[in-house]
Amino acid sequence: MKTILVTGARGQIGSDLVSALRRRFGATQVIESTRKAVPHLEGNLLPYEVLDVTDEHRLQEIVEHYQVDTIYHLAGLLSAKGEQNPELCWNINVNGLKNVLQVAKSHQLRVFWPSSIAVFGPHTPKLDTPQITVEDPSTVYGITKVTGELLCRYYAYQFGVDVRSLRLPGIISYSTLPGGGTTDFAVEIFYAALKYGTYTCFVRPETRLPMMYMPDAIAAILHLMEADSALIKVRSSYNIAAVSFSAEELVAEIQKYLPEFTCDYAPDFRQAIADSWPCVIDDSRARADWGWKHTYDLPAIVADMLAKLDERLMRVGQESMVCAQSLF
Ligand code: VAH
Repeated sequence: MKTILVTGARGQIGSDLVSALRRRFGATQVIESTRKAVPHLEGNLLPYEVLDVTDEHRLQEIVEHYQVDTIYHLAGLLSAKGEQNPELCWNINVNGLKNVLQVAKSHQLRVFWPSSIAVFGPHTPKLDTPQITVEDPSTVYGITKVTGELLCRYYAYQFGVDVRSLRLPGIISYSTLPGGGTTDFAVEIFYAALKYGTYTCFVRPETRLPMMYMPDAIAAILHLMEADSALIKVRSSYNIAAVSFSAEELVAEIQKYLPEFTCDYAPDFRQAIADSWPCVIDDSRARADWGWKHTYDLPAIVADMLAKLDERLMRVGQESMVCAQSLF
């Protein structure tokens, strides 16, 4: 029976991944971990640990206590937050990964680690970005991802560690707020459209980026992790793609459901980050090696996001009403 540790378990991907893994392998077989204590998690019945991934000894303790055989290592800083704290970004993203690889080496663990299209930079081909090409990231986040990919490949080739990775695009989801990335606009816009009918976007309307709906991202991660090891021929990180669209194309799709919705644009420091990334990724290698294929295109993403987020906001609204009433 699998025993899985998820680091960064309360992040945008971690939250959905924990739910998917618990549905697949059993709730008690998945240990959530977060860097800062989450009080209500400590009281619940499901396995949860506080873990700073820069503490290798603590990581090893948890792996041995639960007899973990797989780590989904999601803990890390994203691009925008990373630019605001480069030292912390390097420490968590690189030293945290190195600790996971070291423990995976000594305990024969299988590892998933998310890289990002942020490994690419201003000199990378913008369209149909190849699996092997120029990687000259302009953010410390991107530098940590290039470094991380090289570490993954080194541990796989030198020590036989079964580490697998995907260069994830911007991820769109409704179960948690995004956590400090450049693609956060593609999530925030849905909350703003439903709650306020208007949004101020921090990138220009024509900014086109590779994106993916969370169900596709979770399916890709699980598919990659369950594929026969012999099929995984890229041990740095696989290009993976679903759909690319511009901010204004996203607005137009939302307006099909919310005709009154308006969006204005106030580019900030994240515009330069977005401009350094590719527009369309060639993921033919992932499709050939282990059968990747996406499901959601832009219309399907917008339809599902608006429906599910509206339902969630209503539920949260009702719960806060009940909570407020109980105070009086
Ligand atoms: C970020 N959401 O914006 C992440 C991701 C490709 C973008 O790496 O930093």
